[in-house]
Amino acid sequence: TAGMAKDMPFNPTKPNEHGHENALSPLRGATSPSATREALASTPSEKNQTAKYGDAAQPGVNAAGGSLNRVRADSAERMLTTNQGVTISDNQNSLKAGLRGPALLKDFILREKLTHFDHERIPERVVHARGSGAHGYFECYEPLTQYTRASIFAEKGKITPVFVRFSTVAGERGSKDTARDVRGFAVKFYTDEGNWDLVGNNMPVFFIQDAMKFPDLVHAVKPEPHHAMPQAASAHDTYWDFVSLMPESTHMLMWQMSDRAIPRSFRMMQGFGVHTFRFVNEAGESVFVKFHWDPKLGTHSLTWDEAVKISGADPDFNRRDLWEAIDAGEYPEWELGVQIFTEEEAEKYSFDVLDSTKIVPEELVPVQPVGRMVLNRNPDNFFAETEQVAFCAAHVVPGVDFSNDPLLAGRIHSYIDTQITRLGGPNFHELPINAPLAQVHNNQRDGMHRQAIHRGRVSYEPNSLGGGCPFQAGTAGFVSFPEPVQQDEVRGKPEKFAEHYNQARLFYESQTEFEQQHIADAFRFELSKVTVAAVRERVVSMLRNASEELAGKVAEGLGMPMPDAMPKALENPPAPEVNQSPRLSLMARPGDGGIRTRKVAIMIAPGTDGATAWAIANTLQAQGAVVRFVGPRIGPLATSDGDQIDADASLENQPAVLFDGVVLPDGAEAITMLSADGRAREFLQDQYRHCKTILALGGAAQLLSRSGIDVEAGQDPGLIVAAGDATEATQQFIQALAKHRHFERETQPPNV
Ligand code: HDE
Repeated sequence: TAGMAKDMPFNPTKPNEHGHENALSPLRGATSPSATREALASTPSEKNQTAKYGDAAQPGVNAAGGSLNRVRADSAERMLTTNQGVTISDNQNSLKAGLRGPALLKDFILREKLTHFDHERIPERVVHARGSGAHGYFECYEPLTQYTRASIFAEKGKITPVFVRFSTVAGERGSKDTARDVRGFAVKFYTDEGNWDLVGNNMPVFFIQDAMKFPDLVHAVKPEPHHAMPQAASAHDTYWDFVSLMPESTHMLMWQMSDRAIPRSFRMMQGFGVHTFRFVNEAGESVFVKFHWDPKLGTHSLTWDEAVKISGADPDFNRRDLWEAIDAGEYPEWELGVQIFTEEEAEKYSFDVLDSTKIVPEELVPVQPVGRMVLNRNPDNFFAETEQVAFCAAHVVPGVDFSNDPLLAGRIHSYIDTQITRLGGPNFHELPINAPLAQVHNNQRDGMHRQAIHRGRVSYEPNSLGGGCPFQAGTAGFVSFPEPVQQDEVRGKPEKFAEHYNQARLFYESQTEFEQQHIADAFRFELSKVTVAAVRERVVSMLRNASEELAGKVAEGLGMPMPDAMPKALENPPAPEVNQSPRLSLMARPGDGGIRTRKVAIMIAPGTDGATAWAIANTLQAQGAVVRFVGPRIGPLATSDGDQIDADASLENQPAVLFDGVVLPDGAEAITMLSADGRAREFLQDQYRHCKTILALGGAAQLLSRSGIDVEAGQDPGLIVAAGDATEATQQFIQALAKHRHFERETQPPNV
């Protein structure tokens, strides 16, 4: 397929296929003469994608730019038809016996339309129902052939197309993006040796050690079965009841209660393969490997109060952010890193590498960068791509194999199984978004919705009638790593799995002070929603084993006495190798120091100093920030110099929580008006409380004071109040904005 050029029609005899030259000219009776194919088909991301890498992709066509073209449908200048291709003359009226008469059963056009509509929905994913996807590519830095024969790591500069889906876990398909939750980070590599799915999360550990407990975990966190509440939230009795009876979840709870559970953007979070996997090289030698994705923009999060308010202001916050960035050509990028270690090394660790509630600290095994991933094309159709994509932990390629992690074992079974219900049969691998670029040849046949038309009479192997084809690949194919097995069959766990607290402590101790405070706040909030006191107590008793300080803060926040520490499963737990790991803090990855794609509000009203407002907008935009003029209403507003500015957002339709920073230009009349507007004051209070960057020019300082913000306080690098020159103040603003947040400002409770 390497030669299947972008613009070559898949089937020249079907002129309505994407890319066919006839598609440019209307057949007859075109209903939309002004719409050109160019205008409709080319989003900015599509154009950029072609220029950036579409031509370089080799071998195999990029799934984003090439192979999916054969199914991309485009109706520009086309007549409306039924599913049988029969043109429809009237799409407004059903067929009736007389104008006021009954509708007729023979109206096959109405019946086809309604019948299809009646079946438009498919079941949502049982977990990770809400997600957003994008196309892109992976580029290998250097050959990794010493460790793995996986073809994507074979050569420097090798490009492999990917499709990625980010998700929340607990909420239903239509739930909010900013729930406190784990985020899925699932990558499908369309390698030239078949599809490899690295189905990971934005946290490197998991709640449970054995697949046997997964349905219980999910039942506990999902809305409670009697009244189906709460939606997309873990702050309820059944969740905390379950996890407090499962001390192995303590480490994951630290991650889940940290700011990582409320990412500012999918583009600003890490991803992890979680389990220990194997790399296997050409000689059949194997090492253990853990996978890490590191975002180029650094790791940044929301504050909880902000996340709650965003869920009302824009429930699609993370989805929109991803879409808009790609559409603007600001392609998100991650570096793939691997931790490689041998089985012998792993045996010496104080923890078991087959236990998914444990990390391998970077101090023990450093993360080596091996490539980068860029997402540079939005899907054309959410359902066809993001909804129908089917990830599967069992999809590995030659060179990548499993470890004996018992959680992974369950996943290897579970994913294909769930797709059979969700996508209606065993042929979901033929859906365009799931189809590998590598050719598929086997003797599996039939089933619901079969697309391939298998030729010949042979569908078995061995055969002689088909010349023995398709034939076994031998050692050129996937060979399972021959892991020796010599034990009795048992239901049980190795002893190291019983140590539950060392790494929970490590995580907490490795956070900055304000991150630790946020963890305590999150436990307090979640447990304050738990109605059964015994459950709250059990959680705190568990936390005592990880951190007395944290347990104390949480108990105090809940107004309860400190309970006894929970009895430990191991009397003498192994001593950890590492007690501090600064890389576990979000602050370890500040990003590239720029302000690209950060959203800034310039608050305006009639009488704003328009020249300064424009100058600042231009400076910020030149550095890649996204600027909005936010006014009391949208539309043109007169400025102090007799000109006007179009407000493109209003205090009502884009409140503070949707911005990373705010600029308040001078202008006496405007400031008087905004000072009297409760929405403007609330806007500033939220910006301040959420530790964002604020620039106030001239008289605008009064607006801050009227909002209860102490402008005299000094010592706050995120609060820039400038009397004179706006140019220098703008530069200060840019530097402060690049820092993302100014948590130094936080007080308990918030003072604004
Ligand atoms: Fe999943 N998980 N999972 N999971 N998971 C699903 O597959 C499952 C686990 C993860 O964007 C389901 O297609 C079991 C760990 C992601 O489409 C289902 C166990 C990690 C996604 C399933 C786990 C994940 C899923 C639901 C424990 C991080 C979304 C629908 C044994 C490494 C992928 C579906 C997407 C989705 C089962 C645990 C990540 C039911 C049985 C650990 C990112 O098959």
